[in-house]
Amino acid sequence: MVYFPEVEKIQYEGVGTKNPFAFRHYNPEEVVEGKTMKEHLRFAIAYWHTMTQDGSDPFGNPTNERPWFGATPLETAKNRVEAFFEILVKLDAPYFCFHDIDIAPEGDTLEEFYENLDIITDLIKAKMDETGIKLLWNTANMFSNPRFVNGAGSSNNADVFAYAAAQVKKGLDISKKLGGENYVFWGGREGYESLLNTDMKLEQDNIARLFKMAIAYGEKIGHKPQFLIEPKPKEPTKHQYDFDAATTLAFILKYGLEGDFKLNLEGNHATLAGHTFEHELTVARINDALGSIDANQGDVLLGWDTDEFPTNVFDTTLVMLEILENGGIAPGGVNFDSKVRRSSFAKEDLFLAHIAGMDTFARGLKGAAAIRKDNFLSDLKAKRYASFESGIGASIVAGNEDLESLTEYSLKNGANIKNESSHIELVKSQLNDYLV
Ligand SMILES: [Mn+2]
Repeated sequence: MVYFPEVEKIQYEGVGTKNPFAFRHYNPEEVVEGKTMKEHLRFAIAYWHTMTQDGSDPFGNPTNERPWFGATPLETAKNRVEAFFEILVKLDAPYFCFHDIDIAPEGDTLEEFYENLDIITDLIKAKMDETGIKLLWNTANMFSNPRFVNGAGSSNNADVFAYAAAQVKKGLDISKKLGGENYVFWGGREGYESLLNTDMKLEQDNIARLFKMAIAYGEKIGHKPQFLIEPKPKEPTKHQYDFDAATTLAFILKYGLEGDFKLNLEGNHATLAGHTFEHELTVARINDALGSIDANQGDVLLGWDTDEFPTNVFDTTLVMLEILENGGIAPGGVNFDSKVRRSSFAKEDLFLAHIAGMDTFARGLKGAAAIRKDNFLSDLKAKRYASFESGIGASIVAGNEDLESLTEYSLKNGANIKNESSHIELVKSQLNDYLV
């Protein structure tokens, strides 16, 4: 069945087009810095927001037109595979991502869930073989079912920990079956409501135990995706352990996971943590931990996770600058963990929203490449830190100085130290010239 007969395969038509079902900036085959846009951006579409999100909110019922509901949950799940691959093909998206419960009904038992996952992943595999579309990452949803009320890896209940392990094992079996390039852990319930009843050390030790079991099982079955942890400071849990990139890096280093784990960073999670998206990418990049990104944006006037499609060119330019500085994002990608607004309920909005996001990231890529071509920010930074290139600065960096030698230097150099103006307003204005 064709779910979107009125939508043709989306083509690049350039900025002059009036066709809303066309790319105006994302030209998959256009070469930027020696690679095609398709290779740079590695776009992925998220199963959850695209196929299962219904437009309901805490105050209102579903609004979304989604014509794939069948007589049973399993029939709906099968229909969703058809519709999803129609969207992927028509958007020319090379990758997709999912949680286990997005694709198949949980049923009443773990055995039934496994059977449903086998049925649906057979269908997905056939579609992947037919289209060449690949799995960027999958993950286990260990936060929606009531059993995860007190967490999964961090639960106080050992039976819940065991059940989470069984979901992760199946997730890795599916990853192997579908050739998943990454495997994600997002701990929405891994945190605490109150410290009064929480053993933080045991909870964090246990999360690390679960991650080490995942590494060991991947080695056992001969499938080694890049493992990723996705930081988020809060929501649904009041305080989540993977608060931001720096906190999660400390966890990775404490438990010796740095060889196997990197970070999957999301725009809206960054802003909830009080950071910009590019801050989180910079922290990851300078620590060799930039794995993948969840491309979305929040609303500056709202304090929760709205997961909006990215439309802010300033943000995507700075994000793509970090990705280019990192030498690319592979084996990660740019996953649209983004949902249409409740008022944007037409089924065709799934295309229009992804086109908006893809064009916004393509603009960001072009702008970032232009900044690098002119050495705009690299020259500016080189000049700003020039004092560490020669003289006493070079000697500090080389490790040749200590507190006594620097005291001697400062006594001679004097207290009247000259600083340079940043001219930061000029820099910001010049940056605007690079926005595409
Ligand atoms: Mn989010």
